[in-house]
Parts: sequence; C-alpha cells; structure tokens
Amino acid sequence: MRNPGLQFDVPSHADDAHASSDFGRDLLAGLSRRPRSISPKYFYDAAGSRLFDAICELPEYYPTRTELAILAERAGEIAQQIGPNAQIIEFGAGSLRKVRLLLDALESPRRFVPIDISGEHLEDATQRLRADYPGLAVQPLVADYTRPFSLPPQLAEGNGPRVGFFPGSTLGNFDPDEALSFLQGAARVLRGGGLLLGVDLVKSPAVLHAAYNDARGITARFNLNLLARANAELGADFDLAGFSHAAFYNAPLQRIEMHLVSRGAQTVHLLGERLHFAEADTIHTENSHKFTVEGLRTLAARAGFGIGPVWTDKDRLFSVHWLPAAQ
Ligand code: AVI
Repeated sequence: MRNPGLQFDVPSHADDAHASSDFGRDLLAGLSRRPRSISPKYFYDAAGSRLFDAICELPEYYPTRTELAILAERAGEIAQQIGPNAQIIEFGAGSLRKVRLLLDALESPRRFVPIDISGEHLEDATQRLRADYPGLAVQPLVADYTRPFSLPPQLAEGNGPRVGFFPGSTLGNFDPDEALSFLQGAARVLRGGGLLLGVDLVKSPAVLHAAYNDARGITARFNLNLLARANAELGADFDLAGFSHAAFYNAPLQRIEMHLVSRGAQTVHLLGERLHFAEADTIHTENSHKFTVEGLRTLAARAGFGIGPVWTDKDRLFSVHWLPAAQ
C-alpha cells in the first residue's frame, strides 16, 4: 500500500490537461485540435535533454548562468534558511549541476531524490553525483511530475525536513493553472520544509527573443527534435526540413511561445492517421512564462506557501525564492 503522506498529487486541472503521459496519444490528440499543441515535456528524450544542456551553455541563454551565479553567491544564506539534515527533492533534475552548489553549502544534507522524465539522462548524472558525494543517499526517480507519483518512503518526516528544489524556471513551462496545481501539490508534500524555486523574470523583449532564437540554431534543433522523436518512436514521417522554428515574446501573457511552422502544404502520417498542414500552420510546442517577484509570491501564497527571502542578480534577470511550507 502507498504511504498517502508521500504521494505527490497534482490536483484538478493539471490532471485533466495531461490525462495521459503517452507521447503517441498526446501528440495525435494535440495535432487534431486547433490550435495544434503538444506539452513541452515531450522535448526531453535523451537527445532532447542533451540539446537542452547545450542551450544552457549558449551566450544568449542567460537563465542558466545567471541562476548558477545567484546560487553560488548566496549559497550560505540559502543554506541558513533551509537548515540542517535536509532531504532534497529536485524536480526536473537534468544535469544536476545546480544542486551541487546547494549540497556544498548545506549542513549535513541527508538525502537527495532527483526526479526527471528522462531516465537515461538521470542515470548518467546520478552516477557522477554519487561518486562526488559518497556520504549522501541518492535515490533517483524517473517520473513525470505533472502527474501524481509516489515519493520514496525514506523521505519520511523523522529523517529530516523535505526541501523541494525546482530551478531553471521550469515552473514557467506550465500554464498558470498547472503552475498553481503543481505548487499546491509541492506545499503539501514539503510540509515542515520548503521549496527553493528559480524563476525567470519579465524583461526586455529583445533579450528574451535572443535567448530563444540563438545564432547557432540549437534552440531550433531542440524544437525540431520533437518531430525527430515522433519519427523514431512512433514511426511518423515528419519531414524535418518542412517545418521551421519560431519563438516570440507574447507581452500581454508574459511568455515566450515556441512553435513549429509548416513551410508549405504537406501531409504527415502518424499512428495510422493522415494529418494535413497548410503553409504557415503551426504546432504550439512550448510556453515559457516570465514572472515578476510580486506575481510569483502571490502565486506561491495562493498555493499555501509562506514567503521567504528572494535573491536576484544585479540586472534583475532571474530570481531564486525560498518558500517555507508550514508544518
Ligand atoms: C526548461 N525550460 C525552463 C526552458 C525554458 O527556457 O523555458 C526550455 C527551453 N526552451 C527553449 N529554450 C529553453
């Protein structure tokens, strides 16, 4: 039987929005509705995860290096807020670079549970981390955290406060109602601990535009990898040269939108269906919401978190929030 205290539940609408985590079913459903769309969680197969790591190194993509600098500079203050014996749960763990800054500053961290949807990527990163932190209990979990899942029972309260780590502004890839649901689920599971959350801030559209339209075209390859994945995994016949990458800032909705745009009229075969695209038809592949500090704090409070300190860089590009979760 599952321990209900360690069940991560993502309530209401987020469940409905991702009724299935099955790529084929979701892609077919997404391409059958108008406007066409697909959840960005499907970017992250092994190739997509590697492309995302490459994005993080790009000169135009400021979020990663800015957040790393904030974490490096403020690690002592952050560790003080978190306190000793933390059991860290990282959502969307990726390459595990950022958590090392935390682990180095924390007083006797007990356990680390990195959660990622890409098993292969997680395994590689976890092996490297284990070698460098031999005293730390590392328990990787391959899971889709937009859906309910069980946390390891060792995270029980008596073993130390549970501390969520959700860096990289991945919260911004959720729609606002999904973000609220995720935070509500996190506030429940982290009771007595808290959440360290990194989110990208609203800024000049030119800076945002450059970050999602890099000169080397890595973001374009990341976007198009979704179609390559559909060809490889689902036997679809997307012509990758038949679609182009488009990313722009939607100012009223405070978000970057990424789309794949059909370069001409074409028919694609997917799971026995024929899908028609006219020239300039788009598949909406990602939203990346940007926040104000106040907007994020209001959202966190609505989800049931207390409001702790926030750390930003001097240009206020990015923010890292400590959100205590009441006992
Ligand atoms: C993972 N996520 C926060 C990235 C973002 O900026 O929204 C994904 C990404 N998409 C394009 N470039 C990076």
